[in-house]
Amino acid sequence: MTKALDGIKIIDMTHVQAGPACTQMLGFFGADVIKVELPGAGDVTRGWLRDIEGKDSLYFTMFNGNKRSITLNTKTPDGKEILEKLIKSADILVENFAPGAMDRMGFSWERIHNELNPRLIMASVKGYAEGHANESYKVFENVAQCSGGAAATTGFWDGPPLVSGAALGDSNSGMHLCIGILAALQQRHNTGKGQKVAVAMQEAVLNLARIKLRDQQRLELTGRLDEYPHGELGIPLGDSTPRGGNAGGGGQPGWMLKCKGAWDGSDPDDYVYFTLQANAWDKICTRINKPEWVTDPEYNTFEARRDKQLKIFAYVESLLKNMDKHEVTKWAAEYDIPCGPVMSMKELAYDPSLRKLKTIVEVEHKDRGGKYLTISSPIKFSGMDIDVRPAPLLGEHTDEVLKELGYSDADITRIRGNKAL
Ligand code: CAO
Repeated sequence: MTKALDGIKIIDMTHVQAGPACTQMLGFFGADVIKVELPGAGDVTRGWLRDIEGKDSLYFTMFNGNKRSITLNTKTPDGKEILEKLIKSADILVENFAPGAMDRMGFSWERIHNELNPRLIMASVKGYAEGHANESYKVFENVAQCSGGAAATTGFWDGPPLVSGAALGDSNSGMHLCIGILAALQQRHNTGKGQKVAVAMQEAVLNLARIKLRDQQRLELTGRLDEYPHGELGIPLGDSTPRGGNAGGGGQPGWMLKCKGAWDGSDPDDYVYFTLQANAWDKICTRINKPEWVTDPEYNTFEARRDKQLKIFAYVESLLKNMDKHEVTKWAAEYDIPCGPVMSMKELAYDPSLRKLKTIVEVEHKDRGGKYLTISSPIKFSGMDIDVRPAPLLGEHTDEVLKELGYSDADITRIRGNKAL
């Protein structure tokens, strides 16, 4: 079966997570992704939090599947010549170095576009956008969660800002970049020209915090945020979107409710998220044995429930002492109530459905001595199968790629002697 990006060649000058997540996804879609790494070192994550002494870490292997790896010192004359040849032969270059690093290397967008390959799409992730007051700053994941508004709006009102366990700064920026690259590829069909695609981590986070910017405006316009528990608890809202604990973010109130294991202390993840969807109110009342609330004007509208949501959730929670989260989910689903279990990482790792769907996959690695778990594409296609291939060893494909560029064995030996590989 063919792949969407068959024949598309990508120079992958990415490291850590934001860039690698993007190029791995493009690799899942069939692109030939050639990861360019510093000789002797490679992507710094190869050595981060190793689980096996001396072997590539899970950080590296889980973000660099479906790629080839070459070592190349792009600051040496040979390295520069090889990178030029790669650029002339490629469709896309992706990088997430610190601001200005590509320019300092001698490969500015202007030079690439005007001198080397006008069809090439150059895609970058930076912490802040070009033109932003902080454009020159380096940024890691949690810094972006702070700069993009996620941290200030996550956590409880009486605690500090919190970062998420999901990589809103890194992988999310990589996914935004992936969308931009695919749009630029399509535009190139029409114009024949490449373009620069840029994603700022701050903006990728902000894009996911859109609802919180909505709340900022509602707060300024009305002074109220009815789905937050502040009113019920008598806590002042302040002048900026507050941390809402587990309050529902969209338009439907919701809360995290303890199930059996959390009640008796046997399972810290035995919780469900339970939603008071307005148009499911009648069914909710039936399910929770409060049929009188269907018609009670103290309860039967969103406005009436506004000052007693936490009390309603506490009541529902009291019904869940003898059911685990999966039983509660089924119990709620029988009445079409949006409710779901808090899945632990252990459960997700072994989840039969995710294994069957090939979302969680085991990949054989030639140097780690066995298989590792990774996540395949969460996007499924009717006309393309996604095969996850293991991450490459450092420089595993250097000779192969150089030969494709026309270098002979003798050339490669000479260039290796010059410490460019
Ligand atoms: N050959 C020669 N030099 C190479 C090379 C190669 N193959 N690969 C990297 N280098 C050089 C770079 O050119 C750069 O050199 P200069 O500083 O002299 O220009 C240097 O290695 C290190 O690059 P860096 O500054 O990007 O790396 P860092 O570890 O200091 O910073 C990070 C890491 C992530 C903070 C920074 O790259 C950054 O802010 N990137 C943009 C935002 C981003 O993507 N952050 C998220 C990463 S995932 O959490």
